Amino acid sequence: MRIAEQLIESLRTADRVTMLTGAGLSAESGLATFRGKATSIWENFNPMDVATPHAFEQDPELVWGWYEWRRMQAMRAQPNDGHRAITALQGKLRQLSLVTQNVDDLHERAGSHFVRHLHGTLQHPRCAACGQPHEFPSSEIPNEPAAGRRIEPPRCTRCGSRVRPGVVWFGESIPRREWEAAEQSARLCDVFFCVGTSGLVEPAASLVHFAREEGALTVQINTESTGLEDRLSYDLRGSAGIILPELVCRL
Ligand code: BJW
Ligand code: ZN
Repeated sequence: MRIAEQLIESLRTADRVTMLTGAGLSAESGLATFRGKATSIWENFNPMDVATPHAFEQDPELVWGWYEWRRMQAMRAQPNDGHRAITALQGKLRQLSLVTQNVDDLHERAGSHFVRHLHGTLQHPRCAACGQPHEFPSSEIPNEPAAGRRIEPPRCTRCGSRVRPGVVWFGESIPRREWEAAEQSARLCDVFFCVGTSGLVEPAASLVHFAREEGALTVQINTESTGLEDRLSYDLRGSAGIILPELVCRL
């Protein structure tokens, strides 16, 4: 993949760069994407059965078991060259604001800081009634994942209600502080990157348009077309685990 020298020059002189990441970035760590492949999550599970508040009300054991399966997979996964390159970019660029839709913690484990998690995280569940955070044991060893296992959710130590996964389901709002910070970093940046995201899920998908409206350069890193191409300054077609390290080398 040939990265234009003009883009490298824009990155060298940029005061603020913002990067939105999605499931494609963690795909090279072995975590499934949501759409587009036979192995993708929504090809194998109906989101209405597992990823809505209604699903949790109807069948909390199914939903908790499913997220425990996902959490174990994420704990067993390791950050890849793409995650590590983003950490290196945070050191090289004047300012890189990192916004992710991913619910894993691979950015943090690769050493990135101030990661905005728009869709929450698997590691931080909370009480479904009072919002009290629930802590998983820090000594926990990830089990061999078992997809269909039903597990009774833990109970809140404050009010006794069920604990729910700390992710953002369909129909739920993005945490206000995360969204405000993400929107501001999109509107104020000089260069906006979309990395490994299909750009289908709102409101995250709007961030690139906010950036473009305010005059930022827009760059996509994706193995496939997303339909966004005619509104991009640069379309870098290929895997994030190869293109991001190349960017780091060129800077
Ligand atoms: C690679 C690669 C490699 C692979 N290198 N690339 C406006 C219009 C239409 C709909 C709506 C709207 N506003 C709200 C909605 C409804 C809904 C929505 O957007 N639906 C659309 C699907 C139509 N949005 C919501 O409900 C949101 N809430 C909201 O808006 O609240 C306001 C509200 C309140 C009340 C009523 C109504 C509205 C919340 C959305 C929450 C999404 N949650 C999920 C699940 C999280 C928990 C979990 O993990 O289980 O988040 S859905 C799922 O999609 C997950 C992801 O974060 C998200 C985005 O997916 P992502 O990351 O883009 O992955 P993929 O798989 O789609 O794409 C991967 C890409 O990588 C592909 O392009 C590959 O080519 C590429 N790739 N390998 C580079 N190696
Ligand atoms: Zn509670």
